Amino acid sequence: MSGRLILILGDQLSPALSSLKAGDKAGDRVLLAEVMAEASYVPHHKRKIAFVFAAMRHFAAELRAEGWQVDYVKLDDPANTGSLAGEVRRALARHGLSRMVVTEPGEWRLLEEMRGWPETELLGDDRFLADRHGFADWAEGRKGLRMEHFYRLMRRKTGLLMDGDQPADGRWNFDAENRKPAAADLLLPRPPRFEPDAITREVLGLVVAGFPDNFGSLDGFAMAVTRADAEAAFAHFLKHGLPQFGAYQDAMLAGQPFLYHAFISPQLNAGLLDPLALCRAVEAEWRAGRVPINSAEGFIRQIIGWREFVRGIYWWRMPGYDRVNALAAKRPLPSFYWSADTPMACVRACVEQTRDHAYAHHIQRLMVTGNFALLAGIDPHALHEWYLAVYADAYEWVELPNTVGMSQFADGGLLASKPYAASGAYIDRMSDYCRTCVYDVKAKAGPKACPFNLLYWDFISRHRERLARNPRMAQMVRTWDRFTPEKQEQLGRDAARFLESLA
Ligand code: FAD
Ligand code: DLZ
Ligand code: SF4
Repeated sequence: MSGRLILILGDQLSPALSSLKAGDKAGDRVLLAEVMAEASYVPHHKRKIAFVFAAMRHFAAELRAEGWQVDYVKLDDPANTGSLAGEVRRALARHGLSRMVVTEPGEWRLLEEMRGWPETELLGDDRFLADRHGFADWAEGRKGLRMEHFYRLMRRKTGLLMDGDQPADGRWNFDAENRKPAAADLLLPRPPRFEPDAITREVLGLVVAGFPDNFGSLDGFAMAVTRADAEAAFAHFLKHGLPQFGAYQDAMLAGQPFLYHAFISPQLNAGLLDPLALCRAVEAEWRAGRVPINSAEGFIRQIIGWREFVRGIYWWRMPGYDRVNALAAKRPLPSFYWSADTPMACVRACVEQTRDHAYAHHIQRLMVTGNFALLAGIDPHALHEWYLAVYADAYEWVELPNTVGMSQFADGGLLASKPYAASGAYIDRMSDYCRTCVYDVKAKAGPKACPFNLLYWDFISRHRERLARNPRMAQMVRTWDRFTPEKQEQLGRDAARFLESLA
């Protein structure tokens, strides 16, 4: 019996991938292909393309060293057809094969395409804790879909931070102890640098030449692009970041993009790291008394809770979830999401940092760029395409629910129980951005007023009916209702003036 072609995608770089586990080194051929279709379906950040290609090339070399027969098609190969389907066709013909096997991709558009490919066997992606069909069964028919319920199931399933059937240290969730603001003089760890080797340098050259107009900078590129380096980066985080991760998880500081965050999502989502292994290592740090429970639980919750939960929602609600727009938001994405050219110091810092590192941490994404878009009524689809393009960790299964569900409330509350809408006071409490801003975070009206303050009340008034029905927002609606008509009018006028200036 002739062998099969095993196609491996740019975010499937795991030796334990289901298609490799089902494969036969002697008879099967592995294919990895850099193709323009994947490199351009959104205008990806230069760093994201460089990271994916460099990681793919290193993974191909590792597979060869392990005895696999690997075909690797580079983007600038003159024979490259530009699409995965084209490269699969060429490889099948090259080797006289007729059958193909692939682990299910992380994006619905590609799964739909592959379902139409002849002689293609699709295998489940078992690199996640929750099977996507199992999640849909769990979610279907439930009245309120809350991450916390799902998270407790995952704790029980994995035994992570469990003492028998009870949560370790007596509580399931230490979220309330994850909210300390950071002081500018904190001693912060620096993420380790992995200087580009010859393979990565070639990729960097290719990206410079091939994607000159894409957003972002490649300067100082030093990302981990191999499993060994990703593991070293994580070991560094365990020692230097994790102890303070919990306390400062929500903090933001100008000029400090990483604080105590792990900065491992690009490697994790590409398959270089195993989520359960990371969580076991974090738990071991806590059990050894080296890190506090709010750090260990906070980290584990993000991985086995949020990461799995958003994936479950994505596959359960696709197709269609990419078009939800419960708040009927239509405003085009302001150009400063690309240029960083805005007087708002917080937004400027987050966009600049995104441009320089293809990274922003969760609260920057949620409470600065996301919150601004929510308050200003930016079209969620345009925003989704921005997040998908600009972060090195962005694949639709994880980015879309975070953007349209968590950050924009565009699914009407399926994922989040209330909109993550906040005035400037939240940003002021959690960061030092306001100190250098031309706007006054304490001013509620007038030309100097922080735009987040103006837009916050405009948002409450625009969505008054819906928010009044939400127990977690009703108090803010009552506050709005108590404002005098004159004050309401002035806030409305100031917000309208600001929104006009965006155009
Ligand atoms: P840490 O803060 O150190 O957290 C550790 C790990 O937990 C992360 O590496 C990540 O794998 C996981 N995690 C934390 N929060 C989430 C979450 N909400 N959803 C899923 N995983 C989570 N994350 C992505 O991986 N890809 C995306 O495209 C993405 N888009 C986002 C868009 C928006 C609007 C928002 C609000 C959040 C998004 N997130 C996304 C979640 C989160 O911002 C990133 O996972 C996190 O910033 C990655 O940085 P880190 O590795 O330093 O994470
Ligand atoms: C993100 C990305 C990029 C930029 N380029 C490629 C590529 O050339 N070849 C490939 O196989 N995968 C690439 N990827 C990752 C895919 O877009 C990803 O596998 C799908 O979006 C499914 O998650
Ligand atoms: Fe952002 Fe407002 Fe603070 Fe300026 S004053 S940094 S716009 S929150």
